[in-house]
Parts: sequence; structure tokens; C-alpha cells
Amino acid sequence: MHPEPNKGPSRQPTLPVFRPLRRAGLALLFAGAVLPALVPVACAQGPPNILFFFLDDMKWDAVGYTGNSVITTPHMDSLATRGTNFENAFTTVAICGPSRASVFMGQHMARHGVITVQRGTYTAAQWAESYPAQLKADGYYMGFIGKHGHGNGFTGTFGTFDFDKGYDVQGSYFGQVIDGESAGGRHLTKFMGDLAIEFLGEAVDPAKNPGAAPFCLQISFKSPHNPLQPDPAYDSLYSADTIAHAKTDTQAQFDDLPSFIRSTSSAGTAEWNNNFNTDPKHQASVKKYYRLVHGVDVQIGRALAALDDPDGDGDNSDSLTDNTIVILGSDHGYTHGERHQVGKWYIHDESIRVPLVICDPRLPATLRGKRVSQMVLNLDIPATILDYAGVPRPAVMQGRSLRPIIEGNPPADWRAVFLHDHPAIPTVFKNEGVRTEAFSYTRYPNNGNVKQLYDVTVDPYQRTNLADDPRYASKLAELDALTTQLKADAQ
Ligand SMILES: [Ca+2]
Ligand SMILES: [Ca+2]
Repeated sequence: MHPEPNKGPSRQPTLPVFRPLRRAGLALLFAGAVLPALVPVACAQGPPNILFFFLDDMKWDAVGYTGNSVITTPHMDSLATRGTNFENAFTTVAICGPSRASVFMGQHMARHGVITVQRGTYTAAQWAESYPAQLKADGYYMGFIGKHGHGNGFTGTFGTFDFDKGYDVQGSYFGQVIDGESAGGRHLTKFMGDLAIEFLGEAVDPAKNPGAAPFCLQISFKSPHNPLQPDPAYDSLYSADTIAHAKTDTQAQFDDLPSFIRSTSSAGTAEWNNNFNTDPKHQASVKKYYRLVHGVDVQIGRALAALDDPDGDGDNSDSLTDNTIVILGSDHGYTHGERHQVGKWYIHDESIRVPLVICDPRLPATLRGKRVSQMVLNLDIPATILDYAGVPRPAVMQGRSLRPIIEGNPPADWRAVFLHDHPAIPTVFKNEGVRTEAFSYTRYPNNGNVKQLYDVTVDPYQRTNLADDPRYASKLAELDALTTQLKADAQ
């Protein structure tokens, strides 16, 4: 058993004056529950609850609110209508384990060191500075459901979660066992939705959450990660639709890739050859992927309904909706045939761009339903959660709170560049580079230092590699040096 570094009296609250207020939200509810008249009180005060829906390999535009006219995601669309839609949200590493660690730790891979296959776990001291451990130490009632995805050696999260329904590595869409409970006949996504509802019930149950603490729940769905096995209940969805191919789903764009990525053993090429290299296969695969996303949307709808009636008695007077921050995100993006590639791993926008919506119901209508353009990162999610909770951000975190942007006060010094740094793993090639608002640059240090440079202001689909264009030699050198500098800074 690992120690639980943030439990017990050793860690003093950093804001003792504020701390008594911290539990006010649910405490009001419980105070109502113990009165003879049983007058429930809505939770509109005190630190907010956090409900974080986290998808896996979610293409940024596989959701209705981006204008996708095929997929049906009414609950995600509703969150965008009520929250802030970050149109330039990115991951700093386009693969499951390291990005998920960044979302827990607020750190680049170079600092947290959770590198899929090579090392997939945390030290106790590291974990103590994760957002869940920080919230736990501050008194939050903590829940986690679903995939960690950290690979070999993952040993858990040191008892942080009161409701601990995580698993490693990938899980199965059918027959998954979580914390000793089998999914039975349920699709994994439905199973996770049921667990979310169970958690919300526990969060308002004095027997489970006797301190009446605010809650934080992260639901890490497996969907729409491979294999493409949606709930059979959705088999007929999109059957009459035609999926459009990406503009870069061409042989010419494939031919423009480095030769090692074009090899048949390279992960993105192999997956395209297996499941996307004819139009019928492309249609079938994307539709299955969309059904997986739709399945998540259904469970998000169920969880939001449970948030509005957590004890499930049909009466909404115990609703937590008005004091719960809802976050929708993904560990990284995905390609569906762009450059005849299927997957993630590289710096092209389809792989690094992610959906991100944050909905704060406490804000006035003028600050909701917005689209914002700042470049924001997976690293920023934990800093944002801690900011909402009123918990100081550990100095080791490298991300920044998104709350000022959400509240209409974007900092003047907001980032204009970020590092993407991907490890070498079997069938995927080491790559590192930078994305600015104007340029995307990457290099492959283990493969002859091949380089790619795109001017996304005029070439948003990244069709023309400028790395060998002498007109861009100085820009290439500048971004190459910047990559080296940001890699050093990230450690
Ligand atoms: Ca993933
Ligand atoms: Ca109720």
C-alpha cells in the first residue's frame, strides 16, 4: 500500500480563513436535510463542485457545436451554449498516458516524466502536487471514473479518490470490471454513466460525505478510442449519412510525409491501411467513431440530469447545477484519413487540437456561450480547477488558470507559443516542435532530424511543408532554437 501523502493533519490549510467557507455549499444542503421540516437548500454558495468529462482520442470537430452536421451531441452542444468554447485548445503531447498525466499534474511530460511504456507512474511526492491530491488535501470529496492509461508500472493514485473507479491501461468496451464490479451487459460508456450517477448520490449522502464537502469528479471515458466498438443500441445512427473526406485525405499529401511515417509499419499508416483506405471503410469507421462519441453524449446528459437531482427522488430542490463547474475535454485529437493517416502522435493540428468547453453556471449571461481564441493547453486544466476551488497552484505546475479568459479578462501576457514533445514508442517516431499562432514546426531527432514547417495563417490544413523553402530559412532556425529552449524550460 502506498502512503496517502495529503491525508491526515500534517498538511495545514493554506487559507485558514477561507477554509470554513469551503464546505458551505453542500453543508447548506445537509443543514436543510437535518431540519425537521426537511427544507432542502439549493447550493449556490461556497466553493463550486467540479464535474469533468474527459474523452479519449476525441477529434476536435467530432461534436455538433463546431458545425459538424452529421454527429448528434446535444448535451455537449448545450454545454458550449452555456459555457466558454476554447477554439484553440491543444495538447502538449498527442498520446494518452503522458497527456493524461499533464492533465493531472499541470506539467509538461519533460517534468512529470510519465512516458507511456517507459514509465507509467508517479512518486508519492509528485502526486501530492497533482490537482486531485491538492483538492483532496483541501477537503474536497473526490471521484475518479475510468481510464488512467499510464501503461506499465502504474500503481494508482495514493488513495486520493473517495470514489475510486479508475483502471489501467485501456479497458474494454464490453465486460469491463471496475473496482470489482462487472459491466455485465452494459457498454463501458453506459457503465461509467451509471457510476457517475452513483457518485453524485454519494456526494450528497451524509453517510458517504459526512463533511458535506464540495465534490470533484473526473470521468475519463474510453470512448472514442480504438477499437471502434460502439454500443449496439446506436447501430442505426448515421446509416443514411455520408461522411466527407478531409481536404488532405489524398495520395499527394501522404507522399509529402517523411518516408519513415509512410512505412507500412508506422502506426498511422497501418491504421489507415486497415480501416480507412477505401471509401466504404472510411464511412463505416467514422460512423462507428461518431456512435462512440454520441454514446458519451448520452451519458453526459444522464450525469447532468443527476446533478440536478443527485438523490434521484425526482425533486430538483437538491440540485447542484448552479454551483458546479462543468468541463468537457480530451487528452488529444485524432486524424481520420488526413494525409492517409489515422491516429495522433504528430504535431499536425488534427492530432494536437482538442475540444475544450468550461461552463461556470454562476456567471452572468453576457459571459456565457462565448468562443475564445487564446491558445490554451491540457496543462491549464488543473490550474483552472484549483483556481475555481480557491486552492493555490503548486509552483511546479506549468499551466495557467483559464478563469480570467472565461471571465472576460484575458491576461495581456498570455502565451503565444507552446511546446509539443512526443516520446519515441514502438511504431511511432520521436517528434518535438512548437506551435505559434502563425506557424507549426516539428523535427524528428531520431530520424535524420527531418523537419516540417507550416504557415497556418495561409495554410490552415498544413498542406505545404516549407522546411526546405529558402524563404523560410530564418523562421525555421528561429523555431528550431525555440523548440530547444522550450524543451529545456519544460524540465
Ligand atoms: Ca488518448
Ligand atoms: Ca432530489
